[in-house]
Amino acid sequence: MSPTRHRNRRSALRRWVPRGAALAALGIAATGCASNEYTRLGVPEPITEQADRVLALWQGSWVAAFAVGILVWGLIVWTVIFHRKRSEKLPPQVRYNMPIEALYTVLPIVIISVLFYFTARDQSILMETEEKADVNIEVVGFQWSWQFRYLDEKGPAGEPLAVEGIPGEDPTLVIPSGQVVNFKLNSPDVIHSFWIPAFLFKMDVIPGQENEFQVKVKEGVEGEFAGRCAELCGADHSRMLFNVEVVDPADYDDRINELRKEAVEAEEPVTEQEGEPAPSAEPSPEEAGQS
Ligand SMILES: [Cu+2]
Repeated sequence: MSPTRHRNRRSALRRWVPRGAALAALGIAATGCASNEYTRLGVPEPITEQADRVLALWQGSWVAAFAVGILVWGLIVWTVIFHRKRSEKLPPQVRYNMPIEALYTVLPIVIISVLFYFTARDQSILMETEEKADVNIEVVGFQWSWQFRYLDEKGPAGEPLAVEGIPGEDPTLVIPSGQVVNFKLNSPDVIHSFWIPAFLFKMDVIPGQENEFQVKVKEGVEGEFAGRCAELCGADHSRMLFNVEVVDPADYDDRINELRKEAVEAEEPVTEQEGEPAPSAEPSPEEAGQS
C-alpha cells in the first residue's frame, strides 16, 4: 500500500468519525427517549421489586454479549486490515496450536458457567413464595379469557370475589402497590401463559398443575398496565388480553368494596326466583369493557 493511500484513509476516518458521532447524538436527542430507555435494552420499565432483578440479569447478559462481540469484531477488523494477503507465500499455520485450542474450549465454558450461575441464582429467588402475602389472587386462564379470584375477599355466596372476561371484553385485575401479592395459576383446558410485560415475568398456566409466584409492586407506582396470554392456546389466543390496574392500598380496598357491591347486586334478582343456582360473580358490562 502506498503512503498516500494510507494518509487518505486516515483523513477520511478523521472526517467521518465526528460526523457519525454527531448523527448518533442527534438520533438519541430527536427520539426524545426516557432517561433509561436505552440502558433497559428493549424491555419495559419494571414496576415490581422482582422485575428490577430480571432487568439486572438482562443487562448483565448484554454486557457479557457485547464484551464477546467487541472482542470478536475487533479481531475480525484487525485481521482484515492488518493481515491481508501480501504474497503467494503461505502464512504461518496455527492449526493444532494447543494453547489456542484450549482457550477456545475453556473460555466458552467459563462464559456459560457465569451466565448459568446468575440465571439459576435469580430464578430461585424469583420463584420463592415463602413470604406471607398481603393479597392472594387465583388466576384462571381459559379459552379464551381470564378470571381473577380475590381469595381473601368473600362475596355474598361465600365464594371469593371474582372478575371474569370474555374474548373482546378484557377483564381488569386490580392489585395494590407496596404489598406482596401471591398469584396461583390454574387452567381448566389447555396451557396458557400469564404475562404482564411490566413485571418482566411470565408463567405458564397449566391444567392440573397449580403454579405460583409472588410480586411486590414498588411503592408509589400506580397506573394501568397491559396483560396478555403468551402461549398459543387456540383460535382466539390473541384476544386473551387483560388490564392491570395498580392502585395504592387504600384505593384497593375501595375497589374491592365496589366489586363486592356489584356481586351483591348481581345476586339479587336470582334470590327472588327460588331454587335458581347462584350465578358466578361476573363483571358488569361497564367494568368488563374498561380499557
Ligand atoms: Cu391462552
